[in-house]
Amino acid sequence: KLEEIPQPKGLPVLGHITSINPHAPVQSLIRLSKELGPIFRLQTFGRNVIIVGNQELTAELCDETRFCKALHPPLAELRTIGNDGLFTADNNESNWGKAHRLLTPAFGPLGLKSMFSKMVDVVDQMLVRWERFGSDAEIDVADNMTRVALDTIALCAFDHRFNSFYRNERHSFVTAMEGALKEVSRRALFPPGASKLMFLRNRRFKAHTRTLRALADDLIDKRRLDARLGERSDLLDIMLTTKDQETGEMLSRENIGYQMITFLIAGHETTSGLLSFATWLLLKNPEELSRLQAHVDDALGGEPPTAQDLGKLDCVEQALMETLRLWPTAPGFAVHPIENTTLAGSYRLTPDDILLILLPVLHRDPKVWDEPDVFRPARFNFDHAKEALQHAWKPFGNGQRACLGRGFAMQEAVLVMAMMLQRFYISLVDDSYELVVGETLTMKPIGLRIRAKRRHWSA
Ligand code: MNH
Repeated sequence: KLEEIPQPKGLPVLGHITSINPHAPVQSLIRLSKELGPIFRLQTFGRNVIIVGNQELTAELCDETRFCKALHPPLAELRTIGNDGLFTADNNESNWGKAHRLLTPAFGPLGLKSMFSKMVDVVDQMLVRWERFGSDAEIDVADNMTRVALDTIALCAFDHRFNSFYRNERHSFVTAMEGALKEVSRRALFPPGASKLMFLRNRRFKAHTRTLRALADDLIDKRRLDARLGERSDLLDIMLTTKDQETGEMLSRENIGYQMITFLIAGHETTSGLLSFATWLLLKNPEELSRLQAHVDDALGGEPPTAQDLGKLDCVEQALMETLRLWPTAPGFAVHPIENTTLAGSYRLTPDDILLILLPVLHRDPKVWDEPDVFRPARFNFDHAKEALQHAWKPFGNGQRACLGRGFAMQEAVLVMAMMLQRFYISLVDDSYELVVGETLTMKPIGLRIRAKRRHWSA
């Protein structure tokens, strides 16, 4: 029988805006879901989103014959920066299909293998720095992981070195990106168009956007004039020299710029959050930490990792998957019905409805996960029972609009964790540190600091 979707008690005009802390919207939604259950409706200034957080409903929403990707308010705002780049493109925009076909092989097994040594190069820079500063130095985890992830995506995708570990201040690109992302998530909470009236903020936002665009343009110009254009076969080469088979067309220069900014944004905030949360969860679970360290020693001996070693580091991968379950750094994705439909036999939906799958809640669905709040990487040892997790773990989204960089992110994250544990004993600077989760569009631990003491292995 038909039912109304529950909603919080709201004030007229403002809607439910008072339920949401603008600095921590996702954490507000998690709290609301504890009150209101696995599905509820939220209205803020004329925007209307249905929040969903259990396996049963998610399984239905992941049926691509009935639902497809929606640009929920923050993503719609992100279009100012990403436009019709892969992440913010609408399903029917022609540049989505073109770029998707062109870039999918580059993120496949062969493409990833060709990026392996560049990834090791960047991780090594971070660890050498840790070693030089010594075991007393305090390491801000999120800051270091952001540097490693940004340098990795830029080197692998565009053969550009940010050299973040050779400078103390953050790169101006990072400041611009973080400023822009913050503004984007703030705007999503204001009435549509209201942000146009905030002149100062707008000016700063425009400046940030220009900084992002300028870097992309600069890299494109340099590469076009490069005598070795086409020889490197990194993402930039592929975009500048390959025709899409289906349309026979190349990507426009403008669109290539949007893809580059998309990769830099999508490719570094999320991965850096994953690495930071993984470090935090291992420190809070010392048995898992020493088990993992022993496993890495077994897999690598004292040698630098090679591409062949990746298959042996499955325990590291499981720890990362479990981290993404508890702290999915991209905390949600949204869909809308293709036609009028009824969800779970009870809730009437139209194509205008936007449904946000709230991953931190889905990933702790008590019907699926035994002791959902406990960090237990062995859950992802799939010798049995993989099917039970269908649509209960979706940190990379769903279907054809799922994350294109999933393999890239996992390869990079496995390398960072394995090389870090191989070389260092890590410990908290402050044993009483309590997790503080910061939100831009993604989530990451704030103020988490560690010390790293060099290990010595015989080799
Ligand atoms: Mn990624 C889409 C999560 C790393 C490039 N990514 C998505 C989506 C999620 C996601 C969720 C789907 C969003 C939606 O449906 O609206 N991504 C992650 C996570 C990590 C990550 C949790 C790391 C951990 N992503 C990366 C990396 C890259 C990347 C690294 C690039 C190098 N992601 C993308 C692109 C898309 C995407 C491109 C859009 C794909 C499409 O719609 O065609």
